[in-house]
Parts: sequence; structure tokens; C-alpha cells
Amino acid sequence: MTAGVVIVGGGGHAKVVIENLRAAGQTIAAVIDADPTPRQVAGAPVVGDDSALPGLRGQGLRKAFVAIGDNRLRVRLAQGLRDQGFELVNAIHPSAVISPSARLGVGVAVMAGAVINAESQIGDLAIINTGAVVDHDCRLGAACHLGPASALAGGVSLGKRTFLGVGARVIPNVTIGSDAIVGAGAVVLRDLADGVVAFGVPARIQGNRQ
Ligand code: JB2
Repeated sequence: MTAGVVIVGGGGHAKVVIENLRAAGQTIAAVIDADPTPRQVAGAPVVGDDSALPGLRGQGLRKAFVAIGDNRLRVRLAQGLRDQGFELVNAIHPSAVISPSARLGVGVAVMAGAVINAESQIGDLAIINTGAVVDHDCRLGAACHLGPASALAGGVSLGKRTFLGVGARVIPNVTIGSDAIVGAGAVVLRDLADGVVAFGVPARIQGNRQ
């Protein structure tokens, strides 16, 4: 099998993911982006758009990572990779602290300085961004994104594809549904339903995406 990870997405998130993977000892085989213009992303070559993926798989490349921040797009592209026989790897910076009793899915990014504590469960394709904290017994559904320096206290549950902006915080045992957005710096004191947009201190519901 040919070594090296194929990165899908060549924007800002990809730069951080590529550096995570290198720091963890992986090599980057190629970057695939909707804009196929040949260029380097964090020193890795953009070799084409998504139509180039079957050729890369045919060359024996197997490991892939979707490095795109948009939660729904990340899910869709990851399914396409799986359908083509790619294996989704994790991109975990060596400075992240992950409890041995925590459980992570696949296609997960854990950035520098993040902490995931005892018995927390992180779904496939989640992003635990720089310095974010997931305390004990949290449950994150697939493709959630915790922004930089955000924090979940113990026993917090998030549904699928929910996004917390930079510095948002959630007190213990709160449940937030799927496809919710919690704005930067918000402090969540109560449960939030699916699709809710909430921000402020304390967080108040400002709208619903559904
Ligand atoms: O269908 C696609 C596709 N759609 C957009 N296939 C592929 N292979 N690539 C696609 N893209 C590419 O994703 C765009 O051409 C662009 O290069 C990239 C998105 O880059 P951008 O810098 O806009 O966003 P990002 O996803 O890298 O980063 C966002 O999420 C991060 C978590 C930003 O909000 C960052 O600030 C954030 N840290």
C-alpha cells in the first residue's frame, strides 16, 4: 500500500490538519480541492479536484482526511471517500491530551492543546479545535465542531453537526441538539433544541435554522 494521507480541502482548516498529521509522524500524499489550480497548501501539493480521487485510490493510496470546516460538506465528502474505499484517519496533534478511557470515531481532528477527559465519546468527523476542552462523560455526535478555546463541562451532550464558536462554554449536564450554533463567547446554562442559534451570556435563543 502506498503511504501518505490524501487531504480533501485546501483552505485554512487543511493547513492546520496537515501540520497536525505531520507532527504525529504522518506524511501527506496530496491535497484535493474544488479549485484544482496547482499550488502548495502547507507545503503539500494540490493535485486536482474531487474527480482526481479515483486515480489516487488506483495508485494504492488508502488513507484520507476531510479537512473542511463546513459540517455538512465534511459529512458528504467523507461518505464519498468511504464509497471509493478510502479509510478515514484521525488528525490528532501530539500536544492534545486525550484520556485513555475516551472514545473517538474516525475522521476526527483534535488540534494542539485540546483536552478530552475520561469516558467522553467523540463522533466521526468531529473537530476539537485548538485549546478546546471536553470534560468527562461528554457525548458528541458526528461532525460537531468545537471552536478554539471552547469548553464543555462534564456530562454535556451534543447532537450531530453542532457548532460552538470560539470561547463558547457549556455548564455540566446540558444537552444541545443537532445542527445547533452557539456563538462565540456564549455561556450555555440550559438545554438547547435541534437547529437553535444561541449566543450571549447567558446564551439566549436568537433563531432556528430549521
Ligand atoms: O466539494 C468540495 C469543496 N468545496 C469547497 N471538494 C473539495 N475537495 N474541496 C472543496 N472546497 C474547498 O474547501 C474550497 O475550494 C476551499 O479551498 C476549502 C475551504 O477553505 P476555507 O479556508 O474557506 O474554509 P476551511 O473549511 O478550510 O476552514 C473553515 O473552518 C475551519 C475549522 C474556516 O472557518 C476556518 O477559519 C476554521 N478554522
